[in-house]
Amino acid sequence: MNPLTPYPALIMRLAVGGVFLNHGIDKFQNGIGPTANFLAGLGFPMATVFAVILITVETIGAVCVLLGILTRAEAQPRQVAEPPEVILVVGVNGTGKTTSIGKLAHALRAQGKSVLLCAADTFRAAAIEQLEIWATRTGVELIKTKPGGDPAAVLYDALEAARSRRADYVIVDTAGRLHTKSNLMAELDKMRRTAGRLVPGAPHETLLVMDATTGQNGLQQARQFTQSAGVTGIILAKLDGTAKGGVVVAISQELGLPVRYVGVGEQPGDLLPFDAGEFVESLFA
Ligand SMILES: Nc1nc2c(ncn2[C@@H]2O[C@H](COP(=O)(O)OP(=O)(O)OP(=O)(O)O)[C@@H](O)[C@H]2O)c(=O)[nH]1
Ligand SMILES: [Mg+2]
Repeated sequence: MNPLTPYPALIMRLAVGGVFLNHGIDKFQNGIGPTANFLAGLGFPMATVFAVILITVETIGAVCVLLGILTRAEAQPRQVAEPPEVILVVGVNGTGKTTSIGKLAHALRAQGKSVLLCAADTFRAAAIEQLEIWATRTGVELIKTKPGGDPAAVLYDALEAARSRRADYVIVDTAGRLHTKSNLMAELDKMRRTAGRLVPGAPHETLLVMDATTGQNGLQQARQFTQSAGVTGIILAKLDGTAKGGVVVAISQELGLPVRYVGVGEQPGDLLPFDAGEFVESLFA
């Protein structure tokens, strides 16, 4: 039990965490002694001074643990021997899948890569048009079918097209689905098998798009999607709002899943590579 009451202790922890992250561990450790002397000089009882030191050490420990978990979350994707690299994008309804795909296509195009989008959300009205707008906006080709068509069939067409055009990447949009609906989760498995038959090792990445406002339910989502759809990484969308997306810490810790990107808006340039240091800093901000 901490010597200070919970709220001052929490505020102190956050402040200490912020200073630590902003100025680095060396400066911070060097600052402990003078700070203790300063507090004692002001006439604070030694108990308070010790409490400050205790909280400081505790906070450094907590920050290091968080960074440890999330640095693993910065892990790079595996190299793909031969293009196309197939990226399947999955998640529950409305998390930001289609928007993230548009932004990812923009980022890959900026790196000079050729990208083909696959509109395998044939379920939601206007989903195909939404992806089409992103394809036009980012200057990439889209492979689609009619609404209500078989997602695995359009994926097959997209992979054939990508192979014949020698595209570097195929990014596959899928319909939002509740992780508790086993028939919809099975559909993802069928798509994965179709991809693997056409392109060796595909899908090379299966990215779960999580809304940063999701609470503990996010862990359950991640568990189910990992089990049924072989998720290999997370895109944490909508981090530009008030939510901090702390649920990815639990996800990274339990499932060892890396966070690949964060979404910070609705414009093409609003997808950033995940940075564990910045993320932990924002948790303390
Ligand atoms: N502010 C903000 N809004 C976002 C971000 N990503 C997506 N959105 C918005 O969130 C809403 C849902 O985004 P979509 O990309 O359609 O989500 P989806 O997961 O494809 O949705 P379904 O296909 O219906 O399951 C849209 O209004 C997007 O503009 C983000 O990083 N920041
Ligand atoms: Mg969508």
